[in-house]
Amino acid sequence: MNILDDLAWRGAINQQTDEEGLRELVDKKSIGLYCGIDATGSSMHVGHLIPFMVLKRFQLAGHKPVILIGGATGSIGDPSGKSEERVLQSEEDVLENAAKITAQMRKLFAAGETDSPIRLVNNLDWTKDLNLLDFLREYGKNFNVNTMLAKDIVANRLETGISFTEFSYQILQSMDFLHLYRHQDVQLQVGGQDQWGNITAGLELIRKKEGSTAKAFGLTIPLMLKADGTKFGKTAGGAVWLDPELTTPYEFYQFWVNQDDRDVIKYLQYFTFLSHEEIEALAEKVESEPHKREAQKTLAAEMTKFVHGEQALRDALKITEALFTGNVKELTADEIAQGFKNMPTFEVNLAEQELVSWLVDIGIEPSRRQSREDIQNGAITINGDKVTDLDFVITADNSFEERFIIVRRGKKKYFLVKLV
Ligand code: 545
Repeated sequence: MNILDDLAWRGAINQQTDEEGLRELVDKKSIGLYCGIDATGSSMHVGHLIPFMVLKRFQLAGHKPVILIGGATGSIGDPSGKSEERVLQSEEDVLENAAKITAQMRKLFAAGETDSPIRLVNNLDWTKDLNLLDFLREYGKNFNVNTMLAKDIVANRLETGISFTEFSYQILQSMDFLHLYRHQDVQLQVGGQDQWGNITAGLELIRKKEGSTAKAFGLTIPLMLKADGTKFGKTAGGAVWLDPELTTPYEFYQFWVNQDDRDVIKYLQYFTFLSHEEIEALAEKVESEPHKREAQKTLAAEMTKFVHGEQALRDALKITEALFTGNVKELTADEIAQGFKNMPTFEVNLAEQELVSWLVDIGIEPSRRQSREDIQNGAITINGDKVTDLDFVITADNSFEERFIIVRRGKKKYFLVKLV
């Protein structure tokens, strides 16, 4: 199947600058294409992944993607979709972010592939030594301020104001497209819907500099929406990051496994490399046996494996199972740290103490009376074992690796006690 038909089937095409032309080109030969990401943060989140999955699909179809890290553009900040002027990042922060994003990209898209790994470039390389007069004469002269003002990105900011610096952003991104067109054989730029203005600006620059016969194209991907109208990629705890220090692999797995039936097939199409047949079979299961949540489990497994690897997926499944059954005994302290990251947590300095008063002291029980009642009724478990003995004394021996004690009250309410 043609790559563009596959993308259309996945719902991954928003706008194209020349649909016929691009189709003809990709059918004829292997093309170079790129998508950029700015070094304005230290990690990608799940939303940023989408265009890069599209690059990967092009690669699997025999094309040659380039991932551009915006070391230069990241030091300015894209005004697209931002209602206010940004605060400039320090040069140090930009460099550090660029290094982190590069490492993330390399791990996801360029590792372990020997014959033709995805190329990574940084636009700082061809921007940092450009002098001001050359910039104005070579590039600035090709940009019409009226056209620039009419782009949504800028037009939306005219009320609140936009600095010359952010106004110039589209020139920088256009210079990249031209540079990659000339030196890396790139003929297509891909991006989210918000990138349309920057991408078309680049195409105009290429035509002006290379002549009207130059063949270059733009393709954008629709903004990801959720059936319930809330923003994709956000949970109560904030964004879902790819950095395991920010979002643990277990939390990452949970994010995907908790997706709504109305969204899950769309996400399988967008994010996974499963075939159309496999996805259609899962769509049928959502209809016929939604309670089994097979589509969600498959999505969560595919994504966790892709981003964090096989071992992280196995750990996430083990933690999920332990929390579901209440059988937490087999967990390691590290797994507990992941699985209980968002549960109510107490830090205590434990010597040894009667369980009845300990539960009150740390705040799990409101009173000794309630504490005794819950223990007698079998409502309290310590590390997965029910404790009904009112004389039970708790010590560090009851902990996982002298780090954690897991208390459960009732069927579902977990607390994590950290020993300090
Ligand atoms: C810079 C130079 C180029 C080409 C592209 C760029 C970046 C582009 C941009 N992209 C967004 C971005 O977000 C910050 C990430 C922080 C870690 O701003 N001007 O860099 C997002 N992009 C992915 C998608 C996007 C876009 O990385 O295109 O639409 C989000 O889905 O907002 O020569």
